[in-house]
Amino acid sequence: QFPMIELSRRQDGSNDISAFARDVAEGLRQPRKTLPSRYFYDGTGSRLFQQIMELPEYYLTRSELEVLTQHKYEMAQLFSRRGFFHLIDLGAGDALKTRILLQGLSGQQKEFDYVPVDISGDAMRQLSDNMRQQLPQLQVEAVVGEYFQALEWLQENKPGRKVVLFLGSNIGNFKPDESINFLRSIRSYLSPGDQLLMGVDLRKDPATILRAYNDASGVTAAFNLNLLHRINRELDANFKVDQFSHHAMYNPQEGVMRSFLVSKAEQEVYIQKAGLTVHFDSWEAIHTENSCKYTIPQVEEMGRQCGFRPETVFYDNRQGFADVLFSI
Ligand code: AVJ
Repeated sequence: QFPMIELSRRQDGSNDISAFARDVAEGLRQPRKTLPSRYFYDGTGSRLFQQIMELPEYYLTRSELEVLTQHKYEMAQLFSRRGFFHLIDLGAGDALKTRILLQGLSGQQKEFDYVPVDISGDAMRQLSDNMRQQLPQLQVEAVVGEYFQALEWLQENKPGRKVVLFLGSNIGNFKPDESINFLRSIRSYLSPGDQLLMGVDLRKDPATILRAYNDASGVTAAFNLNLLHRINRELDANFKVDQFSHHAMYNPQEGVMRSFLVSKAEQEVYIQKAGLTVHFDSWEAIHTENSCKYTIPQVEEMGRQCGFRPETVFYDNRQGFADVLFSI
């Protein structure tokens, strides 16, 4: 059995329901209602995201798989220039992408251990099981928690060189100031010699981007709406989920894809554990997600501002997605 560290469980076993309630209440009290996208990933949400990654419209995962497949040996070389390291996978999920890198690294007999980090305990349990079967010789220690919690834990418990993976364009979920804070915070837990490999979705035909977040089969809509089901279940709320619809729009000047849940009617929702009754006008929307699309100079500048030196940019064949390697 691989060890698994669960950071998000509170000592009193409350499992952060109160944090969820607080964040939901804060977001829904705003004049422009919002909900944090990190709460998408309960059991159902994680399964729906797996389905999204297989959609013909959702090019991101396939593009990044291409990047990693084509450059895994070069990456493995660059990671291991200075010997042993901890490979820290922030938002590992099912680690579909990381597996390719792991192949590249094991193929060259590199010395490292693997530390997947994710807020989904379900995902980390599954990943640990799968890894034990598929790569039994690999050292794995999964961490369940939020990124910052995990980084703090790592600093205390995993001394030594670190290579941090932040794949899948997960950085795109942050607002610009949040991504800077996030990268600075990552940087503060790292030291000279450490590296960061960050996946970014690049600017491209707006129609292609829009389709990826508004797929024909409605999986992305279900993924977005699942957030309301989760609030109903975990916070004892009474959202009529069929009274909301998924809306996605892309702003090509900002490079930001935004997702919303739109109230189809005037209605009131009671969220017991948040101590809150929310009123919706008809067609009032909740902003649920940002997915930023970047230019390479923008990504390099963002890294520099946070104390990272851009080292190599790895592209897919269409140059629609990149994994950017930074060092310190
Ligand atoms: C996992 C954050 C990269 O923004 O593309 C997919 C999540 N949302 N479809 C993204 C998502 C809607 C995804 N990330």
